[in-house]
Amino acid sequence: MDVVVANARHWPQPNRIFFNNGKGQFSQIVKFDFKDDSTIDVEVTDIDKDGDKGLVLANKDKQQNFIYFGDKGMDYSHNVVYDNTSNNSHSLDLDDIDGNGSIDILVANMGEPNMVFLNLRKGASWKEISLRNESLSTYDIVLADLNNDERLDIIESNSDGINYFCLNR
Ligand SMILES: [Ca+2]
Ligand SMILES: [Ca+2]
Ligand SMILES: [Ca+2]
Ligand SMILES: [Ca+2]
Repeated sequence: MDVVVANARHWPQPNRIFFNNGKGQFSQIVKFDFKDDSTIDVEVTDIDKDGDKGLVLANKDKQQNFIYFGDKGMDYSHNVVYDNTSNNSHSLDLDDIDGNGSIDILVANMGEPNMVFLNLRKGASWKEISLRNESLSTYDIVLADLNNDERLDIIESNSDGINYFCLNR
């Protein structure tokens, strides 16, 4: 188990990956951002299905949200913007939301609608969909099939309103 740390508390700091040497010690440290990302959440997946795991970020401070693809040498310089909005993102989750075999992204925003980003061309282009026309402060968001109909549903935790779940029909 390795550890990915997102740093966005008071001032921009590099995001880091700590590699586990098997004895519970995390010795090797790799930085993976290049733009002062104010990262508040990160998830790991092979978004372009080339065998190498990449990192998907949620950034606050009205920043764009990035994917760092990664390669065999743990080089994260290849990246794309999947979310070009100036939303203050706070959390994300990953899964195949539309059931077409590609990994999609669900983003929780503070004070703006939460968004789904459908993965169109192996992570190179994205279709954005607003979840609802309602702007709550969502701190965490999770994809899960709540009612066991084999479609992913969405669970939101909101600080300023009701907590929601949305069934995918
Ligand atoms: Ca990959
Ligand atoms: Ca998350
Ligand atoms: Ca998909
Ligand atoms: Ca379901």
